[in-house]
Amino acid sequence: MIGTGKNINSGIGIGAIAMVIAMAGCKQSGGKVAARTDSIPKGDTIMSCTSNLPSRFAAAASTDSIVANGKSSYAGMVKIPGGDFQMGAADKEGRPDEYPQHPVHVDGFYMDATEVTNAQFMEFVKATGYVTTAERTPDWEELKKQLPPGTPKPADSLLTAASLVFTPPAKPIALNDVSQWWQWVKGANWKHPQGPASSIKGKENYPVVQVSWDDAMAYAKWAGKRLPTEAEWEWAARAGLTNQPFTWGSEAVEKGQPKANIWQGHFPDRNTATDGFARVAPVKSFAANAYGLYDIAGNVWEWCSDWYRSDYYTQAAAKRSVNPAGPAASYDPDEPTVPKRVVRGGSFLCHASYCASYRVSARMKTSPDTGLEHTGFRCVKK
Ligand SMILES: [Ca+2]
Repeated sequence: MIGTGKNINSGIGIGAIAMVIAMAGCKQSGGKVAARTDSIPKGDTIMSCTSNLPSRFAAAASTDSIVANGKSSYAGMVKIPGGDFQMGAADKEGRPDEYPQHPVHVDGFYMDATEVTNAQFMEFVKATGYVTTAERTPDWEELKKQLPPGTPKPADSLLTAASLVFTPPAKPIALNDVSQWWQWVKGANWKHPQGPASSIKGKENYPVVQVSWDDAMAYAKWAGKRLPTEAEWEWAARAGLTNQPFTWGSEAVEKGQPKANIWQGHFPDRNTATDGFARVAPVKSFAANAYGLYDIAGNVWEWCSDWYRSDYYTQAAAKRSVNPAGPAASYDPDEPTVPKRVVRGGSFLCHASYCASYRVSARMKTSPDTGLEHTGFRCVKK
């Protein structure tokens, strides 16, 4: 799936493949500047140029050749009971797309207790030979068929296998230019989350990152599982609590024992890492929620199966939804031409004074071909 977005429409150019240029498109098209959600101030002025953390212009991966491994089990999964709840923000801390709250029923299911780890993803790749989105070099001859006629070819340096790496600035900066802390790094992928010099050696129990939605879907198919719906994800994160803002309840995130791997200090230049981690943490580094789910808040964002629509809750509010699977198509007013899938839970970059996306109702969206250093997934099955 490619996304051309406003970057093309506004004449910024196909260089959208490079994040920096993509984000220039964001600023020019909207007049509102925003970063990845992790760094967006709360309130109704929030918009997301998540979109503008990039369309890769990479062809979508096909899962056609992926065959279920035939040994799917419930090992490492926890039982999530079925039930009814109010989906969406119960307080005034949500962003506009978290309202209105609306009644949802979800049948019971099993969910991975942790984010999918490097060891698990390695087993999948060894069994299938799967090549992730970030590892594939975009083929211009194929790509241009999907772009508006006359779209100029981007520089060869941009048509390369790459992914997005968090690169903090050395000093405080204005939070209006995400290119100051996200870098398009050639050779960054799940085996090298921060680029070729980095490695996952010794990090087998860390969550796999730099995986696109397509990659997550391929893994899930092989594992005999699937991605959670957004409703399943939120129901599981709420863990039987009613209208609480966090998976652990109501206590402020900075109080008491560290509750999740998030950002402490001053974003994005100084992470005091008082939770013990400046970047991704091994799974199970923090207490599980009441359903036995680890890192459902923070550490890495988690792909859901749903398309993202900013107004989906308004549509859904008319009646009780039973096992909703999301809208039929994506719509992100910040970048209408780019399809987006839902991601949930926030990451190690989430900061209490900004988007606080470790809240159970917080929603975010990312184009399905995008890999990021702070995005992974977990699976469910019946
Ligand atoms: Ca997580």
